[in-house]
Amino acid sequence: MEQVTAAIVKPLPDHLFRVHGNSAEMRWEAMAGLGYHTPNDRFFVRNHTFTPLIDAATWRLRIHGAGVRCPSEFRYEDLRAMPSRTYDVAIECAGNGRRFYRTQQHDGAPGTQWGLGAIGVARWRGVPLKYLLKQAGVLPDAVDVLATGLDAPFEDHGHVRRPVPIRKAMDDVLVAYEMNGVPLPPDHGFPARLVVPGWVGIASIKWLGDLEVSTTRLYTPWNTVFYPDMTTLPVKSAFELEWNARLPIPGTHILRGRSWSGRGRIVRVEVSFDGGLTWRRAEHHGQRLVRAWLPWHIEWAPQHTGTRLLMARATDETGATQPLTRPRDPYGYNFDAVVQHPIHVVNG
Ligand SMILES: Nc1nc2c(c(=O)[nH]1)N[C@H]1C(S)=C(S)[C@@H](COP(=O)(O)O)O[C@H]1N2
Ligand SMILES: [Mo]
Repeated sequence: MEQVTAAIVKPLPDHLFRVHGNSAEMRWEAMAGLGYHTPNDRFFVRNHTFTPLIDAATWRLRIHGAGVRCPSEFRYEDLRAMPSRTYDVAIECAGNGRRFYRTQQHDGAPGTQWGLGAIGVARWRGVPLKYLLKQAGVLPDAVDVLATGLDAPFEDHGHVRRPVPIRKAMDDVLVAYEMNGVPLPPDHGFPARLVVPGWVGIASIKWLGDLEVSTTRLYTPWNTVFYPDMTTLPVKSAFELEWNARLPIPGTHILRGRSWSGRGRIVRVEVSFDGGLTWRRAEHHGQRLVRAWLPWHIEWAPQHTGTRLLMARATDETGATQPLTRPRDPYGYNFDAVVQHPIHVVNG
């Protein structure tokens, strides 16, 4: 394994990304008018340290621990030759939207000050984790599957690692080696990563090297100190618009956006142009996939120039909807309140 000096390998042009230390957030205007999936060149990157460059020819995925009968090692070619599945699934950082605790609620939390761009939806292809666990002879008393990344240790906490409960591991978790039809790019976990649908991004361990199947519950800093006991993600919405976008009048604008939830399909999206006094239903277009997002649009013909705060709020099939404020969170996770998106209506 050879290490690089830049934390992120792919180019991070200013019109696509906002850089936060070793991580980079997608600018939502970079999704404007695009199809269902987030292209790899603009998918957000969340690195605890930096992207490692791993040689697939010597790479091995080890499965071991008290919860398996036959500890196994798989090569990259082994994975690629196995039965594969393809999922259209979002990966979102639990801290997505953290900045709005400070800017909207004046009660900020430390950590990366993400806007809403720490999410992307890709077409992931790989081997179901269930299949690999069965190959390794998973035992009925298996409890957790601890995934460890091959990136450099984080501060004094060791390698980035987090257990997935066996129930989820045997359900819909993927060991992915492809992202949107190409091998995983280095920044997104080459040669293989977990994709844990609907769950906090930290569950989807990149640069997978090791899977330990235990017969007791496992604890790491990433399910105790950071992201304690967190699994599914709440409902959120974003406009495919730059912050402080300028909209000329006279004219009718089609405003587009996307809404998502880790818990189920989005069933309703409403938009307010008057600070939340009145709400109008947005139209849906494209697919309505569970554990991904729902694209929507709404027409608006503003009558007056000036600064306005656009608001979008979604509801998922469990009935969960976006509140106007979110109770304080010491870590700044799960900001699901309606975001106030400033725009300027100008004479065109
Ligand atoms: N090995 C490893 N896996 C990791 C991380 C990391 O730093 N190292 N970051 C996690 C976090 S916090 C998130 S939100 C997702 C981000 O995935 P992406 O960078 O492909 O967008 O990866 C997760 N998997
Ligand atoms: Mo994250």
